[in-house]
Amino acid sequence: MNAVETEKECITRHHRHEVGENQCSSRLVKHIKAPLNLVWELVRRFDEPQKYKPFISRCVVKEELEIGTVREVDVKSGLPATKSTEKLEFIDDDQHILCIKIVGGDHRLKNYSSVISLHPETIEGRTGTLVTESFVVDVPEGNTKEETCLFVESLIQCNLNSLADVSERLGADSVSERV
Ligand code: A8S
Repeated sequence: MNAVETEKECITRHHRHEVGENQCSSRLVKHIKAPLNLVWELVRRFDEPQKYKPFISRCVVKEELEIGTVREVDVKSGLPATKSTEKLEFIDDDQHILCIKIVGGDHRLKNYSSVISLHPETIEGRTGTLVTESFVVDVPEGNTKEETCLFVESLIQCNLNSLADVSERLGADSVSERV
């Protein structure tokens, strides 16, 4: 399969959201020059999103990690929120998929649901990872669909850029494989 087919297949399999009347949904992709296992080690840590998400200062998980577990996240200053409560909806260590739902907090993202999935790919002859992240969220009163989408997309873009930086830095420290 070529890269475009891989991406398409991945999207139809994992990134279909039901989008209500007053909701918006979108999807972003990022090509990371680091092996999938290394990227997945960062993504799968539901209890430590601050390892790569640049806007999160602290995360507390009081229960054992399993589907349904909730995390309390503190957001760095300068953003239109200070905290968020998020639930682990689904995790698959074989298919490399993680789904979360935002269930509380002092922000404006109501009924936010996201899916992040990883897929191996070859970038410039080396082992790389295709990351796809999609979301659906309510459009807050007083905002348009476009504004809401743009706001969330820019946050996710920052998260994915940072995920790439952290993974590629970690990858550079280990011996990288030739495909
Ligand atoms: C994520 C995705 C998002 C997080 C958003 C969109 C958030 O943490 C920030 C600002 C907000 O206004 C909402 O996967 C919220 O982290 C950075 C606090 C939820």
